[in-house]
Order: sequence, then structure tokens, then C-alpha cells
Amino acid sequence: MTGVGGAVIDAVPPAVKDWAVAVFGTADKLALLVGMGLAIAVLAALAGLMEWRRRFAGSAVIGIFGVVGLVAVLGRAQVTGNAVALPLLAAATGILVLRWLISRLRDWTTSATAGERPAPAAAPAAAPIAGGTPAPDAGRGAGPDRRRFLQALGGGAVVATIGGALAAGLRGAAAGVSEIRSKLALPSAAFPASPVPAGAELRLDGMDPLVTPNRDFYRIDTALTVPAVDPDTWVLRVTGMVEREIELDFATLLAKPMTERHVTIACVSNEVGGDLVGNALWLGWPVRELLALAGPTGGADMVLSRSKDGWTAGTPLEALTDDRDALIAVGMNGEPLPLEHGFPVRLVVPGLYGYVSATKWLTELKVTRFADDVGYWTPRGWSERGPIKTSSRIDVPRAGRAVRAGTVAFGGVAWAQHTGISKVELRVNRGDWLAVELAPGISRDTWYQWQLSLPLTPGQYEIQVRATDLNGMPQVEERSQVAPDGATGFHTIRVDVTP
Ligand SMILES: Nc1nc2c(c(=O)[nH]1)N[C@H]1C(S)=C(S)[C@@H](COP(=O)(O)O)O[C@H]1N2
Ligand SMILES: [Mo]
Repeated sequence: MTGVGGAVIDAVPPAVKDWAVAVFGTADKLALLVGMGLAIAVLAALAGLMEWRRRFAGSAVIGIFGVVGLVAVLGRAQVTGNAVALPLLAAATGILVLRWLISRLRDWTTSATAGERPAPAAAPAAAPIAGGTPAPDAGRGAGPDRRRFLQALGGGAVVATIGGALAAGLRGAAAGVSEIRSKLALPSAAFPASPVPAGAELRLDGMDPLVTPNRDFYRIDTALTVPAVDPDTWVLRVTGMVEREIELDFATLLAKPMTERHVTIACVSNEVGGDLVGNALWLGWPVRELLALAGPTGGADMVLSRSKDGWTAGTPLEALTDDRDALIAVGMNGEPLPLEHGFPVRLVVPGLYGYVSATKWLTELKVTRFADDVGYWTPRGWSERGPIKTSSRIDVPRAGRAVRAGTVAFGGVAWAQHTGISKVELRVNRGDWLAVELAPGISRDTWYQWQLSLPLTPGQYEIQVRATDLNGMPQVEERSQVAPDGATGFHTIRVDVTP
């Protein structure tokens, strides 16, 4: 299934993807959905043609895809009842609609041909191919119809069995890995995270927590089924422009002195004001330690990290070797990485968007050069380099929500990874910028919370926020799309203040 998804993504021309990104704002999954939509349209046309020529042939095709969908759903780590019912329902509906359309079409063509030709000549010619032709000779159609129906049913059963076995295999692998994960005990950190400063978390109603719980953490990847990676057989290979190639297994990795750090990671597809950003406590071994053992050779300037499912990211070598503590991470908020977030091992690099750094289900680090290699998204319309842009967001009150006149509490987050935030300001109806209360950040690599209370009389207001980093650089005001290297512009909300 991952293969199908990958093939679909690869089949989407960059122009279509840019269009999808411009229209929908998010990358991978939506581009995939657009691609799937096109594929489904082609398939539907094909099914229609087949059904026209041979009764139930098109229906069988739709049925097969229903089962494929079911396999994909069952392959996910978490399966919900809805998700199981959906592909089956979709297939059933598709078949019914197809049958109905075909019968309408036949009615239409038979009445059309009946007008052109003398009726006696048309009937024998149409009978052998058009099993679905209603009159003129209903008795003759029943035999072949029943046989074809039974054939289709038999074919469907075979496909369902194969699909079921596949799904069971995928489920079994995911369940097995889940089981291993739940029994895994992570080592404690040799270098624990600096404690969260007092007051870093503002207790404002409706604010997201300062540290994002795993279950609420955004998820972005091209994987249709979560790769099931058994830590017992997992190895990380360091290859390419190195003095010594290295193979690191999981037990060896866990025995290394672990570093724990809060890092806010973000997706390049995050819209202004969007939620494809999250802050977690990561546990891992610094990539620079491993790279130091391998010894990158002169001229190398990039590390191409590869996932179990073949996805790649191209990260500047420097970001992995400097003091920012880029991690080969095994822990997220005190537990092993959730399967969706890269179990057993992923990369976390402060300051860079996920698509150029945060490889999940990590299997290889190839030391190379930007001139020689590219990460997965670069030839697909995204920049080679992806430093996270300084951003800020209003979370309270929620956009478009009515609030009571009086003292209105505003709050949100701001981030400028690896530089840090120096100030956040708010303005009402494009008036003067007002300084807000900025909570102390956990570190330069995490987001900061902010709040401000304003006395507001009834009416409609436009509220904007902007952040300035610790180098004094303000957030970019000019609006830009997420492609090719991240959105810019001030988060702007409308608030209705009622009496
Ligand atoms: N294997 C793999 N790793 C991946 C991706 C992917 O598609 N495949 N997507 C990247 C992108 S674009 C982002 S933003 C982050 C998201 O990490 P999360 O899902 O844990 O939030 O993962 C990165 N790592
Ligand atoms: Mo991303």
C-alpha cells in the first residue's frame, strides 16, 4: 500500500502539486488525495467501460478497490470502526451507482437504436454482448447473467481472501511492534532537559499546553500505512563520504549517554495560524556524536537521512554537527516514540522544518553533498533548505468566536527556533502595536506562550500578532504561501465582542 501511495505521489506532476498546495495549503497528504482523486476518476471511467462491455466486470473492479482500501485502513496503527466501514460503503455505493448508470445508458441506447434500425435485425445482434439489455427477450439473458454474477462473486471472494490475509499480515506486524514498544523501557537521560522555567506555561483558558501531548501531536508523512519497524532487527547505517561506515543497532544506541531536550518542530506546510507545529520533550543521542565516530570527509555538506519506507530528507551537515543537539531520538514526552511519530528511531533537528530534517523510522544517514543528492520533497517543488521562519499565533479567543464585552483575554504562542523570541506584539484594527506579556521560553528551540488582556466594547475587531526574534529581526509581514519554503504573514483574526 505504501508502494501505491508512493507511486501516486510520484505520478503527480510538480505543477499539479503546486496547484494543490496553493489551493489546499498543505503538502503531502493533500497532494496525495488530489492524485488519488485523479486516479479514481480514471478508474471510474475504466470501470464504466468494462461494465458496459461485460456485466459485473466494472463492479468487480470497484469491489477490488474497496478491498484494497480496507487493507490500507486495517494496516494503520489505530483502526476505527468508521475507517473500516468507509471503503466498503464507498465500494458498495460505487457499484450501485455504476449499475444504475449502465442500466440507464442501455435503456437510452436501445431506444435510440430501435429508432434507427428495423427492430427484428437489432435484437439478435445485441443479445450476445449486452447481457443487461432488458426486453425484448428477458428469458435468454438470465442464464449468462447468473453465471457471470457467480463468476464475479467468486472473483470477489478470492480478492477478499487475499486482501484479508494481507491486511492481517500488516495488522499483525503493527500489533507486534506496538506490543514490543509498550514493553520497552527507555534509559534515563545522562543530560536531562533544563527544567521548565516557572511561569513558562500561562494558565489561560483555551490555550494549548506548553508541551504537546503525544496523542495531540500533529502528524505529517507520506506513509499510507505506518511502517512497522522491529527494534530488535533495526540498524542505522552511516554511509557515504565518511572515513568509517558504521552500523548501529538499537541496544547499542540505548546504551549511549542520552540527551533530553524540549524542541518545537514544525511543518513547512503549516499555514499562518495553523496547527502543524508541536512541542515535545525528546530523548536521544546527539547526531554529532555518531557522525564524529564515522568521520565525514572534506567537501561533504549534507546528510541524506532515509526512512524504512524510502522517504528521505536532506539536512545541512552543519546543523547535525553544531551545538544545537540534533538528536537521534528514541523518546517523546517520556515514552518510546509512538509508531506514527517514527518508532523506534527518528531525527529531531532544532530550527529546521520537518521535511528537511525530521526523518521518522530512520534507517540510514548518508553523508553527501547538496550537489550530489536531494531529499524527497526538493524535486517536488520545495526548497533545498528549510529553516523554520519566525511565527506567532493567536489561540485565545478562537478565530471567529464571539466574546463578552469587558476585559478580553488574548493568548497564543510564538516561535523562532534556535534564535528565540524577544517580544510579541498585538494590534487592534491596524492601530499601534501593543507589547504583550511574554512568558519565559523553555529554550531558544521551543515556542513561547504570550498573553494580553484588552478592554473591548461591543463591536467587531481585527486582531493581529507579530513576533520579533532575539536578534531583533521581526517576523515577515508580507503574506506568502507555504510553498516553497514556509508561509509568512501576520496571523489575523476577527473577534465579535457582544454586549
Ligand atoms: N519517514 C518519513 N519521515 C518524515 C516524513 C515522511 O513523510 N516520512 N515527513 C516529515 C515531515 S514533512 C514532517 S513536518 C515531520 C512531522 O513529524 P510528526 O509527524 O512526528 O509531527 O516528519 C518528517 N519525517
Ligand atoms: Mo512537513
